[in-house]
Amino acid sequence: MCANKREYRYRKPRREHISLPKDASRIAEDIRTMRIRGAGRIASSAVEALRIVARNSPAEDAERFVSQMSDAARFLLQTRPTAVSLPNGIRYVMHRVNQAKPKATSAAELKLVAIEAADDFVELTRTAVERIGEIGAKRIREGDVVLTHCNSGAVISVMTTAWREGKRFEVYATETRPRFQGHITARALAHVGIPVTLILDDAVRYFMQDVDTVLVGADAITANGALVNKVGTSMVALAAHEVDVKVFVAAESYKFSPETMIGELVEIEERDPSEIISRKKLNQLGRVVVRNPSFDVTPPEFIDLIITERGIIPPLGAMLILQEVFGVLTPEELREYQTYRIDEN
Ligand code: RUB
Repeated sequence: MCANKREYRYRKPRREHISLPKDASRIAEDIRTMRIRGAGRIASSAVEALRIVARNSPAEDAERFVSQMSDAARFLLQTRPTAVSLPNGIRYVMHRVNQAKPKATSAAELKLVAIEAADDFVELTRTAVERIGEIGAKRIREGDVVLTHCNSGAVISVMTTAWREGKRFEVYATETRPRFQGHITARALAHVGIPVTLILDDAVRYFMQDVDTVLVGADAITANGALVNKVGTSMVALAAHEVDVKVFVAAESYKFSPETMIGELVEIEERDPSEIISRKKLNQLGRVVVRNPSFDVTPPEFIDLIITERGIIPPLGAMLILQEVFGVLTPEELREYQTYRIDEN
């Protein structure tokens, strides 16, 4: 949720240039260019990059090691701004490194802490998606028609788990312009045998009367239970609300934004207009501005349930998850958290 209009305007993301091991910098580039995408994969891949940095660090003392890791963390955070799982994943590793630092006698000791924390986070992402599949599958009924938007690993996990349990249902998948992530969803579902119909984003309201449940993923959940997800999600939820269709969100606990507990907003990424229209065609149109926000905000009133690996909550229970996972942030923790955020001004 971003109140500042200026932030909605497309600007080329500022990039700090630091030298990273080749594999880590390839991951960063793949996230930036969306070869790696989806909030869950973005987070686990960024943490994987941090693990590569730790493994390859030539630092001989603890101070130097932490400074190299912090530089890499800041660099990775610049890759995509909206997925809160990214700073949460980075923080998961850096918090443990910073906690171990005062007692560490060598860089090697801290290296082990960083690698272990990264291993734990990557494993957490795997088990969380699996558990969401098991919990969410219970909410899919025999004969249901489920509509989804974009491509979410957590949503695919729910659907494939329900299908493997023997439930028979069908799915409408929106194509999801401009990047067509709906094709990835359709392919994944068809692959396991789930009947899937690909529809235009604009046809959501037309089909909504046939739908029993909407199920979408999340890039971020705010403290008041609002959902930040692929642009168009809020229109899907609005169309569902109109005809009383339930809206479920599948979101791992590391998609919840601790910063929103203290009033910060989730930045909405605005991507290059060329994803929507080529420069040549745009020039032919004359003086036209093109806007390409990648995400939007669905208010909690339009959401029935959030399925997390810790259980199912109503949107207003978001604060419970935040407090369980992050506690109440002390000023020191908050400073540490914000150390890895890029100053946009
Ligand atoms: C992807 C998107 C997905 C969420 C959840 O956007 O909005 O719904 O990230 O996905 P993009 P997951 O394609 O721009 O990254 O459940 O896999 O984390």
